[in-house]
Amino acid sequence: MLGSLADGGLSLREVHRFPNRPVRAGGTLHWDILALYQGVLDGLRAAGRAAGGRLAGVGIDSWAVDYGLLDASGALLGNPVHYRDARTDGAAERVAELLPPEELYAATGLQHLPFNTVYQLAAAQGSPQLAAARRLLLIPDLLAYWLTGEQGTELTNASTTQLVDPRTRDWSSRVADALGVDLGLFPPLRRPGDPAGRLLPEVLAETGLAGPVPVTAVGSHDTASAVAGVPAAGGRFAYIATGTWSLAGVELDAPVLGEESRRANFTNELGVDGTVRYLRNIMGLWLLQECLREWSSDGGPAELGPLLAAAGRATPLRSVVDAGDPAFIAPGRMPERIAAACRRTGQPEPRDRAETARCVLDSLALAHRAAVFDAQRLSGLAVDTVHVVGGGAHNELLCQLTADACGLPVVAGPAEAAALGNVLVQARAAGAVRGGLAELRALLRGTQPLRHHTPSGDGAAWAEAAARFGDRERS
Ligand code: LRH
Repeated sequence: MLGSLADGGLSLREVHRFPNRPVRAGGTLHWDILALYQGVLDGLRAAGRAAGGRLAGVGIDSWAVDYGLLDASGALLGNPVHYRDARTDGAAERVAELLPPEELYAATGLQHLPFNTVYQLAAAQGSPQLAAARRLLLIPDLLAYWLTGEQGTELTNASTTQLVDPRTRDWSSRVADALGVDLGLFPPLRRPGDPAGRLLPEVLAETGLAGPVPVTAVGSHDTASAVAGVPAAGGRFAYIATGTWSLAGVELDAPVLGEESRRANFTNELGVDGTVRYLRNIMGLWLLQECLREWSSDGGPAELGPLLAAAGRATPLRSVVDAGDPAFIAPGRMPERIAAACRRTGQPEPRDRAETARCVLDSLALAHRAAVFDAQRLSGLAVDTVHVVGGGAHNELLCQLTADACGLPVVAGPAEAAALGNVLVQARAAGAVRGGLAELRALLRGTQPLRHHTPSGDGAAWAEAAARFGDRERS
């Protein structure tokens, strides 16, 4: 994505897109990290061409929790393992024996997700690869290392490892010691806006860019950049960053670490400018992506547009599933698993693709509702608007259902909030824009097209649906 700032304007242009295809090999699901790095190089070349050969800066954000291990020479020890791989099965139980979940939450404020980095490290414990490792680099930090030759650990993404104390915004040696994690594996912390090196001569040569090109640490966790890219006015808003995941919550100054928050499965990830992203991870459009993948493998391509139109005509709230259920994390056979969840909870199975898609969208809206209500209750912050950003902002049906379910106005867009949040933090570090998040967000409101959804429909129907799979009504 090429961002440009000129004369108070801000624009973003997609100059290159590449697929991210996980590879199962030797029984393990991996990221094809070299293909991704090649995609980054191709993207830089395309961005340079579009910008006349000169870039003022580069910033990298990606999904959270995953990492690559380096040996003493800086060489990568194997392909990073995908967080959806089954290696973490049973790891949480082993970690709980070393540190009770209540204590782990009180120290880190992180929602229990079976794939958090601490569980991946617990699963890797005793492996020759971990024994040989001298460095651990989170995915954006690994790409930045290859681009610059410099190593660092960006803080917003570090906060998803479950090894950071959100009060001190630093590593928790207590947690690391209890779990036998060597914090020496992590290079020093960087904060969004910190310098992260310059593109290496070999990278300049390969991409045709003119140096020097500084690399800036941004909110390298994509969700941190997406929340920075929420075009909110004032502080009374909830956000839902929708894509493969839906990350729904509020922005706070300080973490909420109580037992009630732990039981509600809320996370305190760190944000740009000292903020806390108090949110819940919801399965997101992954549920639909996986259905489409299944359908296109048995009978030609399944097209999203006509499917969503048919889903819009299907009976509302006929069946819903718990879109927060970790049982949906693993890939494969998604339509069947959704039907099974409907059966288990005494609801009719979807009869066709449109009904399956409707079930997914109603279920996501319902999970958005629960997260928006719970975030307010647990943080004490009352909100008057819900911002939907990320790829799901294009999905008008999902945005309208979310407005209906929450009983709140939804502002949809920008879909590329993560890229915009990334670019704005770089631009500020370079002195091209000034101010805090409020000023950056005002720039977004003034430049990005947004869509407004007014809540309609029947709040009681959503409350009834929430009760179907044992989700107690919490507002
Ligand atoms: C979204 C995301 C999310 C994480 C998940 C692993 O892309 O970063 O915030 O929980 O991926």
